[in-house]
Amino acid sequence: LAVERDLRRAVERGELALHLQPLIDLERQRPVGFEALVRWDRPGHGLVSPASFIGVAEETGLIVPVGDWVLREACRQIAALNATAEEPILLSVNLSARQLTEDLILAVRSALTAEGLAPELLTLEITESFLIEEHGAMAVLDAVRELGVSLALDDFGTGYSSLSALQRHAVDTLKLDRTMVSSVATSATAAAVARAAVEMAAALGLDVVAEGIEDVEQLRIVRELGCQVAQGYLFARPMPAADAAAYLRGES
Ligand code: G
Ligand code: G
Ligand code: MN
Ligand code: NA
Repeated sequence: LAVERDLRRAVERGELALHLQPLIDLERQRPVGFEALVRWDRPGHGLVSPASFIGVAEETGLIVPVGDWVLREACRQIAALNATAEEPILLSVNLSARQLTEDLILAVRSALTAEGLAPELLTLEITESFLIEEHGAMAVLDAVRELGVSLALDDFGTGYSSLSALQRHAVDTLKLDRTMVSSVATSATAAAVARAAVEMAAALGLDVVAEGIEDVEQLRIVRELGCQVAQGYLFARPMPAADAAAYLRGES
């Protein structure tokens, strides 16, 4: 496959890049961190979205070197932002199930140490696909958590993450999927489901991040529901790391 061949070389050729999307503290109405989202500047194709290559990366195992690069680069960028920021800046990184081996523990520890990022600032985003994996994967997540790193259940409310996942794994944060968020303003059912999810999260002592906020009505509703943090085009689109410092200074 051409895409596999090209992706294999992408890391060493420096074709991968990260975009950072701000996470907004709703009470204080200010950015508190960023989610790292990988992009591939594939020759002849422009900037390629992960939606079109993460699947191939997972199937071929290339997600391991790609994921290691993402982790290391994201830690580097956020450590640099923390060097000048007035307050701690958090980092959220997406993980694929294929990355859940013993090697991940070392990769996380060495990325944090090499880049000088405190483990408390890092959250790893996982989906239900992990939680149906074998016992070994669970042990890896526990070990990562013991480093002081947090876990977030991503895409909550889709087929990828549901209630049963919460029973099976200890996480710190629930990320309400944007498909749920996008319908809270127009569907009473969606609003009721979102409300129940937030209440359950509160009962379990989890923080809730509302993803994909695109308008003020969605924002009003998720605030009223009690979400602490939000993310979405209303606040900012994912941006090149070079723009993130100016964004934090309120210049963009
Ligand atoms: O930002 P965007 O539309 O491009 O992301 C599309 C999908 O790719 C999302 O589901 C997101 O979680 C996933 N994704 C983005 N970056 C990474 C990454 O570094 N690792 C993994 N495993 N998935 C990612
Ligand atoms: O699966 P995950 O939640 O990690 O993916 C995040 C995805 O959502 C990325 O592709 C990111 O670019 C996208 N995204 C972030 N904010 C918004 C938004 O407000 N609207 C839409 N449509 N997509 C968003
Ligand atoms: Mn995510
Ligand atoms: Na999501």
